[in-house]
Amino acid sequence: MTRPEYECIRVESVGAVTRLTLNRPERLNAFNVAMHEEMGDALMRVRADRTVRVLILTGAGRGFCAGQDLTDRASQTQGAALDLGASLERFYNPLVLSLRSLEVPVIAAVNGVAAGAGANLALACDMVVAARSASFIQSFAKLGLVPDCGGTWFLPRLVGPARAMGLALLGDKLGAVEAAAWGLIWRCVADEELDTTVTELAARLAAGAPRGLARTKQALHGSTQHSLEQQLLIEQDFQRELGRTADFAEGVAAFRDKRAARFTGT
Ligand code: T3D
Repeated sequence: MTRPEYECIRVESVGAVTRLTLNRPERLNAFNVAMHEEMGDALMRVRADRTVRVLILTGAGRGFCAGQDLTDRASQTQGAALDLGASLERFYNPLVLSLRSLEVPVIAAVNGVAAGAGANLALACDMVVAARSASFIQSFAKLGLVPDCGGTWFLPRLVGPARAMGLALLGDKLGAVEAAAWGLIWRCVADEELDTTVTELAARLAAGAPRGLARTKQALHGSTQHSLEQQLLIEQDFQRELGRTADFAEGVAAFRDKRAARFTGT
């Protein structure tokens, strides 16, 4: 994949794994317009690149992402009234939907504090692995705002309504250990193990059957809107489709031959 030069993010690929790093460490990787535009472009390229099998999202420096860059807002509130709805409509909502609708598994490697939209961006990923020193903060309450970037949708689904309400109304810091214990994230690991853990996880996912993983994501993400009857029909349709793939035949052959499967995405 040929890539443009980005200023606010870094994109690197090793084999089938692409790593996208939010790269404004002096502001704990807070979002400005340029970062949004670069993310939009990078995610579009990831989506179009059939060689990418896993995406990792992480942050440069000591933070994961501190949400919206508030220095931009501080200067803007001096003038005309701000339309934050327009900011969500133009940037954050497309970002969440773009990330969420990628076919490949997306891992958030949360290396440090994830605050505001930064916390919810992590939750929009398929699997979240956090360093022990990382934390998650729904900072919105401290600004008189509502959790955005999907926060009001992800939180109750991940941790239940009582904990979602507490996190959202108080805006307190939730450490990674507790976040894992609450089921907000997949795993919390020692800081020095984050890279290795995420690299190994990405390698495992990259070796998986791409179409099966894509349909699994789709089925799970959509399940909250469906009845059991509807969901059973979706599983039936997806299984019918996947049962006809070369990857299913390969999976069965690998089981028979007692070897690792070599999935091709066909
Ligand atoms: O506006 C819209 O478009 C609507 C959408 C809104 C989405 C949102 O995300 S709203 C929520 C915005 N984010 C926050 O409210 C978080 C603000 N930051 C913090 O509360 C703290 O920085 C943290 C708890 C995240 C980390 O605290 P700490 O003590 O570890 O670090 P620090 O010293 O506060 O921050 C380090 C530097 O990053 C510092 O710069 P300095 O003083 O060294 O030059 C700080 O100002 C900067 N920084 C941190 N967060 C932001 C930021 N700069 C701009 N915007 C930030 N969000």
